[in-house]
Amino acid sequence: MNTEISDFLRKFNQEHILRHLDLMTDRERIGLLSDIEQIDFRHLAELYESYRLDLSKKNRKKIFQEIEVLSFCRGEVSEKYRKRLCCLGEDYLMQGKVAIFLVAGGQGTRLGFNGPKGCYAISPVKNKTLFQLFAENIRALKNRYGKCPKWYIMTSCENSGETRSFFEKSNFFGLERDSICFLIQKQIPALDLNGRLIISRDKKIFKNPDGHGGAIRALFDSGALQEMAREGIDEIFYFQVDNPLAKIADPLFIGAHVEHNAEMSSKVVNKENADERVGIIGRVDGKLGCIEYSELSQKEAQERRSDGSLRFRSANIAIHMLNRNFVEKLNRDKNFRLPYHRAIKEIECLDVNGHLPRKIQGIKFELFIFDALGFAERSVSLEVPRNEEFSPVKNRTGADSPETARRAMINIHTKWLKSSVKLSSIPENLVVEVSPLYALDEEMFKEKFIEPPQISSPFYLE
Ligand code: UD2
Repeated sequence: MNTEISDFLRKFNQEHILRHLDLMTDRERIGLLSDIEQIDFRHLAELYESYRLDLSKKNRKKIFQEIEVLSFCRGEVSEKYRKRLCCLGEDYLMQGKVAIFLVAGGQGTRLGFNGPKGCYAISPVKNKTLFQLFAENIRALKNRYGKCPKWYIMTSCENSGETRSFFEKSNFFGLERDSICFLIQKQIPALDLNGRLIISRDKKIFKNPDGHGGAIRALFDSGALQEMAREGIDEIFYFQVDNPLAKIADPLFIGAHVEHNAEMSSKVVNKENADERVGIIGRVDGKLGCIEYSELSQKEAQERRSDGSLRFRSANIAIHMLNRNFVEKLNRDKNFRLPYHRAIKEIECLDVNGHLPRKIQGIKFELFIFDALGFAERSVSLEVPRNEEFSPVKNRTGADSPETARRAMINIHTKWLKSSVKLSSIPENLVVEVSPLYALDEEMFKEKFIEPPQISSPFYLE
């Protein structure tokens, strides 16, 4: 083995790699060495050091503060103002100034679904996939505002091929091929609990996608930001693949963000109860960000405001507006770095002696998009009704599962029906689905709906 590489690996406490290299075929060795060349060892050593330090000392308690939100849910803000913000957002959509950005790089492990989560069939009547629902939503925006917003989809190395071929097979769900752009986020090596790199089953360095926060760099590195600038796109609507209720490019949200000249904004919903396991948009040591539920003490989680509501109640639903210039500015700032978060997970690795795969505990590093909030000079947090905008598909059963998401979709569309027909015309336990191509919201539904002679289950409108 080249002594330069040996010395280098030894210096960074990675000499176990030498043993792996010795046992490999030439081809495997070339693959592994090219992997190694791309690793920033100094940075990984720093990440490991911070893990070790945190183990040895008790974490300092952070200071958390609640934030004020803009809310139209409680009737405190005038309808006139809401309409003005909506008009502003609609204006942006008509001028093609907004891009849609979906982060879909994660794996549906908790859901027990083998494949990109967006390919999961979720709609209650037609069993449409998450990707199809989003695509129909975007086509409906085009029909409504005359311009088709460009759709950027971030995938990871793990699911990029499958995601693209799913779109190709589905003929891009009726969207123009060039209105959709795929970009791939970076990966970062995981470490074992002794800070050593892990060799995966395919005899490469084990890496994982760098988290949804990797979006900030991916937007820049892929050329997406430059393309947006050329096309006159100023604002980016960011959302996650797991929420079928996401109101894509909601004009109210766009309007609120633009009106406040904000650099990054968030949608929040009211936390259901003190024990709900959701992140809270708030201040962490003075900086805007997301307070992880595990970091709030029991006392803090239960604290109440004078009106009886929870002090920390603004749950993060991972829907943001990002100003394009802001994302560009972060990328051009040499000192900009989002912090890496750590998770201890089971990882399959090759044993250095027998080369048999086995499972070990390892440290995965990830970046989170909400940490970029701390860099924004101005930000709006818009509170929206949970039952209309948030029902994520995360777990196989129970809370946040396909069952709860389908129920939420049925409830919304039943409510729309109730606004247009007599209650007695709606059968009990109606399974109803309204395609976004038919109506994007209740107002649009009311304008369009003509009552049929009979409504029977399942009931579908497109
Ligand atoms: C996230 C938030 C939580 C809350 C919740 C709302 C974190 C740590 N927590 O929880 O505060 O807002 O969502 O639903 O974010 N993704 C990528 N690349 C990656 C990893 C994830 O694109 O490397 C995507 C993934 O495809 C999904 C989204 O990011 O669309 C969320 O990922 P998650 O399932 O890991 O987040 P979760 O449910 O822990």
